[in-house]
Amino acid sequence: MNNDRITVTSPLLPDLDELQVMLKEIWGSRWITNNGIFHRRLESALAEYLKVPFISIFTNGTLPLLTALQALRVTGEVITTPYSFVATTHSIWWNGCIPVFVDIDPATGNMDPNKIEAAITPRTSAIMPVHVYGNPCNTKAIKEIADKYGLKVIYDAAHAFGVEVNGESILNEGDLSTLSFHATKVFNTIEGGAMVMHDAETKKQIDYLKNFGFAGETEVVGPGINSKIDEVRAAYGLLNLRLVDSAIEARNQVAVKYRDALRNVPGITFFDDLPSVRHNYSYFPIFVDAGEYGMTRDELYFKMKERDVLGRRYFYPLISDLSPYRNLPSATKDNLPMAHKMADQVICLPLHHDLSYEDIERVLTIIEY
Ligand code: T4K
Repeated sequence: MNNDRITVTSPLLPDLDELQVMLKEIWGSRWITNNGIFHRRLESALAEYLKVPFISIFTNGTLPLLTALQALRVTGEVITTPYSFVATTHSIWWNGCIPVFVDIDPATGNMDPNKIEAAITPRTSAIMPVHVYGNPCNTKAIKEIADKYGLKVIYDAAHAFGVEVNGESILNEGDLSTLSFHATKVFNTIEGGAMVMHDAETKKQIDYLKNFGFAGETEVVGPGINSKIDEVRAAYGLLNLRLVDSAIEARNQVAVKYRDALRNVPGITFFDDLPSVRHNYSYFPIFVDAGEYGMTRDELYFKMKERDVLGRRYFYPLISDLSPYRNLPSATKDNLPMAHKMADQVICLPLHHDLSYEDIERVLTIIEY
C-alpha cells in the first residue's frame, strides 16, 4: 500500500482485463441476473473449493441468515452470541424470534457450549453460533446439546470462508451455514453471501425462497424474498476465487510477523493457530490488558488512529449492549462476563493480502512503543 492510511482490511480485487472479458460475455448474452451462467458457474466453483455438497449464493451475507431461519421454520427463542456483528442478532429479530445471549469461551471468542443448556426453555427452537474471526466453534458439543433438545443449528460462518478442521470444511456443520462475501471479507463479490446445505432438496427450497418463492413461472411455494446475486458480481467472484489461496497465504505471513513481534509485549495477547485447523486469517484481534500493558485498549486504539493506523474494535460494543437488544433478560452484564471482557480489550489489527513490510512495521512500532 502506498497511501498513508493503513486500514483494517482492503478488498481483494480481480484483474480488470480478465473481468472485462467476462463482462463482454455477459453483455453479449443479455442475461444479467436470475440464475444465469456465471451464477451457476460460481456456485459449482465454490462448492468444489469449499468442499461442501451444496451451496446457494446470495446478494449479501445477512439475507442467508434471514432465509435460513425462515426455511427451518424457527420460532420462539434462538440462543446466540453477543460477540458478533449485529447482523447475526438482527436476523433472529427480523424472523419474529427472541435472541437469547449466552457467554463466550475466551479461548476462541465463540459461544461457550457449557453455557447453552442453562439458556434453553420450552420456547427455544434453535441455536445460532458464530465462528468468530474464523475460529471454529466447538461443533461437536453444540450438536450434542441440539440433538438432546431437538434444536436446529444455524452457523453464522460469515468469517469462516475456507476454514477446515482435520481437512473437513467447517461449513458442513449444523443444519445450515451462512457466509458473507462482503468487500471486507477474505473472499468477496463486492456484496454477496451464501448458504451451505446438506442435500439437493434443501438447496431447491432455498433457491426458491431467494427468488420470491417461485418454483416455475406461476407457482409460489413459500413466502420468499429477493436475494439473488447478479451475473456481474458472480463473474467477479469467479475471478477472485482464483486469487483467494494466495491472499490467505499473504494474510498468514502478516499474522506470523505480528505474532513474532507481539509475543513478548506484556499485556498484549492474541490467538495462536489451533491444531488441525486450516485458518483463513480473516482478522487479527489483539487483547489489551490495561494493567499490564500500561495503556487502555481505547488509548491504544486512538493512538493508532492518530497515526493513521485504522484498526477496528470488532466486536465492541457487544450486540447485547446495543439499543434494540439491551433490555432483553439475557443481555445483562452478569450473564456475559467473558464477552464483556473481550469486547473491552479487543482491537483487530490491519490484516489483508496487500499489507507491505513497512505497513506491518508501522503498526507494530505503535504497539511496541
Ligand atoms: N455475520 C457476521 C459475523 C458478520 O461479520 C457480517 C458482516 C454479517 C453476518 C453480515 O454480512 P453482510 O451482509 O455484510 O455480507 C463491515 C462489513 O460491512 C460487514 O460485512 C462485516 N460483517 C463487518 C464485520 O464489517 P464496517 O461498518 O466495519 O465496514 P467499513 O465500511 O467501516 O469497512 C471497514 C474497512 O474496510 C474500511 O476502513 C476500509 C476497508 N474497506 C471497506 C470497504 C467497504 C475498503 O478498503 N473498501 C471497501 O469497499 O462493517
